[in-house]
Amino acid sequence: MKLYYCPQTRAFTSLWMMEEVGQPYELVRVDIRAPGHPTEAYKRINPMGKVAGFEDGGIGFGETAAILLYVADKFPQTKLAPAPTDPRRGRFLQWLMFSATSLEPAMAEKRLGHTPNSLQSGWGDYDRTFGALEAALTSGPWLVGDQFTAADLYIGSSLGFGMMFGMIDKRPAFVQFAERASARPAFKRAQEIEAKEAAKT
Ligand SMILES: N[C@@H](CCC(=O)N[C@@H](CS)C(=O)NCC(=O)O)C(=O)O
Repeated sequence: MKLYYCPQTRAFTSLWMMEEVGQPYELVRVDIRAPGHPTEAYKRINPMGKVAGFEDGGIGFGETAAILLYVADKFPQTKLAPAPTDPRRGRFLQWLMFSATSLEPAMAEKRLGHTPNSLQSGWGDYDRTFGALEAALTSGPWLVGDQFTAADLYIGSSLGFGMMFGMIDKRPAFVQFAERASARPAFKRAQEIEAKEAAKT
């Protein structure tokens, strides 16, 4: 497995996932700030040219949610995803997709200062997205019960990133959830790798 990665980007979420899974992988640096990025070669891994990218068995793809789900399913012993036959699977998938489908556009809404028509836009609007997430986080400890999953990892990572850059309000439920998720040893290992990689730039 190869993880195409650049420090201080959204690729951190996939790096954290690889550290949760604990299986061998190669970290391949992609410098998104270099002239000429994205190269045609990299676009054969991720057609958007964005990080993270992933490759396994010679097949490349991108999108954080896809990487997390692929890896969680490949290593079911990690219990980072309920099995396809598990009734909790649907709710897990809903929250696994939520960062890409709702948190990202809601954060962009805040950054751009534009409030959309909540009925027409896929994520509703900022208040609707973050209201739904806040309500889901009150039952805890994790989004789908007692088991930490890839959905918690992605939501925890997005909350940490969004609050750090002022795109998500620091509501107590968000701060507590991000702290709980980032207390995991795999998060700390990913942070150490990230610090070493950032020092190389
Ligand atoms: N939806 C993508 C977003 C990834 C993304 O936006 N990556 C940024 C870094 S944070 C990137 O690669 N930017 C470089 C570029 O656009 O060429 C995912 O979650 O994987």
